[in-house]
Amino acid sequence: MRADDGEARERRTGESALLVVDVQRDFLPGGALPVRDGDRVIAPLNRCLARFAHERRPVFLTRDWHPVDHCSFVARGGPWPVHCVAGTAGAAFADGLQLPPDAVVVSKGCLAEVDAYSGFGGTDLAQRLRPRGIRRLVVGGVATDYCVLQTVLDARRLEIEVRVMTDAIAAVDVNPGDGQDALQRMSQAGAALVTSDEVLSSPL
Ligand code: VGL
Ligand code: ZN
Repeated sequence: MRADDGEARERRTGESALLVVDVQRDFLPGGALPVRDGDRVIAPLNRCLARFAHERRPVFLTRDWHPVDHCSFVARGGPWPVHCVAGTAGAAFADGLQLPPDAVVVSKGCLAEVDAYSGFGGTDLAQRLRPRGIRRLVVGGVATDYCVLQTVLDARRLEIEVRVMTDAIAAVDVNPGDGQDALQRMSQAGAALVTSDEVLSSPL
């Protein structure tokens, strides 16, 4: 690999990548579908973003990216208020998130008739990980009980090693305990529940 060609250095292939799930304005306090304490994910994720950048590990970001008439919206008989409409301010990544310029953005929920909580649902995320040899994901974001949960379960089905950072996620908790149940389901599926400090103090 060229060490210094005056260009941004290429991200290394193999092993770990960081996967930041749906850290968008609409899911944070003040947004259209706010996750309580959603803001708490920003600081630990920024520390991880810096570490992954420093080690030139790849960073993937999923985003909810809905058409205005998406089937998950109340007006269409779905469970959610209008949120994360593609191209709107609410669909933008959270202001405080310090994103590397070469982060790979994966949009999901883009089709009006299909909802997809998982970052692997109807996207090319799996195909983007494979050629880079990525077999381990460090995961944070929102919401613990929806998109984080389903993304992690799909990653485990793909036999990807997963570390979920419990201080870098936040739950919707439509029913009290949903976030806790999600943690248990992810753990049962073989995901390691860790803190961001544990990730930061261990080899990627
Ligand atoms: C999500 C509800 C609706 C999520 C997305 O990102 O967890 N939750 N759409
Ligand atoms: Zn959505």
